[in-house]
Amino acid sequence: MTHTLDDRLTPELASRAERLLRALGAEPPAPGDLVARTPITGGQLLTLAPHTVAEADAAIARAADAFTRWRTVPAPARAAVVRALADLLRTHKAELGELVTLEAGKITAEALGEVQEMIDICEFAIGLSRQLYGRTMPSERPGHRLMETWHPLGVVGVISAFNFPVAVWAWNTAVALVCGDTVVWKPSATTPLTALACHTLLRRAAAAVDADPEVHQLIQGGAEIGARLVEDERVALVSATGSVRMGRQVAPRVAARFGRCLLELGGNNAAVVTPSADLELAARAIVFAAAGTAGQRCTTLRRLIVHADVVDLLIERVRHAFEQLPVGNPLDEGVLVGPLIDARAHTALDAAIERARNDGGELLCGGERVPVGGPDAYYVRPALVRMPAQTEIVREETFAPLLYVLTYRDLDHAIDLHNAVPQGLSSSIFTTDQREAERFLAADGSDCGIANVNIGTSGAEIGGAFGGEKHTGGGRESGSDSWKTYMRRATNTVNYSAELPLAQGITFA
Ligand code: UN1
Repeated sequence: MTHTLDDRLTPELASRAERLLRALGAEPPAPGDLVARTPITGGQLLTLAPHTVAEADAAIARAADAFTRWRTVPAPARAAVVRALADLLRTHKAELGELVTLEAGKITAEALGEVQEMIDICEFAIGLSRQLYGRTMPSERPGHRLMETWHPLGVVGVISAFNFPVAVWAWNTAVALVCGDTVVWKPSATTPLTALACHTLLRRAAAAVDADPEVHQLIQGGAEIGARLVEDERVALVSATGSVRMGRQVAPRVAARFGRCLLELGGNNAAVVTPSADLELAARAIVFAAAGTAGQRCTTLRRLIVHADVVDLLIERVRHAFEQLPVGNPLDEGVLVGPLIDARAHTALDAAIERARNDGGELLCGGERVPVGGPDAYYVRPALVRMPAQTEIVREETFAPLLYVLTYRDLDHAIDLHNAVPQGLSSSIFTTDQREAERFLAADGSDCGIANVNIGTSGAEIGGAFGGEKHTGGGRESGSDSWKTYMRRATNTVNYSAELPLAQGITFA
């Protein structure tokens, strides 16, 4: 279906959002001061009342109370809620995906991919519920057993961003629930409707298996609501996704009360392209990683570090692809680049391009606004900027489709450039030379939490641990052993002998 893409579409989108909420089982909310907009036109979908600070405190109290019971439910039984959630997500995949498109502006394929990521993490968490393994170590003392056990941690506060409004919630919630934690979720104030939908689905899942619905709480509003999770001693873990600026506010305050943090902050992800690279494959991967989600993933490719021998060839391919990319209504089939989230994102893009040019950068293509959606919608053609050096602006994350190109001659230099940014989330090398690939993955190679070969920087699978180093915050969530952050470890030594030998050979008698 193709729509005339202008702001007259807003009322139709608003009634669609309302219909989708109902289909997902959520009553459209009573009007209030929190405005849900669609970046498709910049217009208003619905409004709802934000939670008050007192309501947020009460939600934390309910989650803390539910935890006292949830922690003793056997983990495989806790997984029943997650299984029921996965069932609902399968049934409602198209509807939830469409709501993501309406509220976050993702193209349909990516919105469905995001819901698929939720289903995948649910399946991972269900299996995990039987694999919360502790180790048994050899004790140095006869007749003793030394082991570790993993216990539920407490209330997990989830603070999530607009760009993955549902998947990042699911990464945290599916794992936390199986680990025996309860969850209080503060979604981005930009995406309250998808949050309401997910909360409703989770509550429906709990009801379907007779589990306590209070294991999940939703609190909506601005930073003052999120601050409750940060300050409250009852919140054992704060899992926060967002900007480095937000992380700087969250981390010290949680640390000051000895709470635990899991931070997923900014990225400034790069790909190194070597002379041996399959340029056709590299170009395809680069275009998805840089322009997909309109450059609004934390894993978006923002820097290309290309060997001088192939830089012109590669630029030609990427430029050609950028110029052909269909930019427009993300609901329309064939569109690959939807809108930026809001005016601020557009201003940041413009400002970055200007600073790059002042630094001697050459705008090779894109950056201009595409005039669709009406005056309050911000569609842009992905920008490619060739830089003489990695100047200050290149070292910053601009959350928009803006790809800088830098040139290198020697792989050591490429890796130095690669690592010379404050962020450390995701990275790639394109090469068919095994030595180069291994060098990139080695201890003195990429310093990121994610390092890929012949794959772009974005689109990670849920099975691996997701997160990054340096200003990205150091957290790991989703797969592998990330679950350990959601639990507390106890070391147990059991004496089953009739003697009392002391460790380290000490005698005390
Ligand atoms: C994010 O942008 O916050 O690897 C998460 C990816 C997705 C997750 C991105 N699986 O691009």
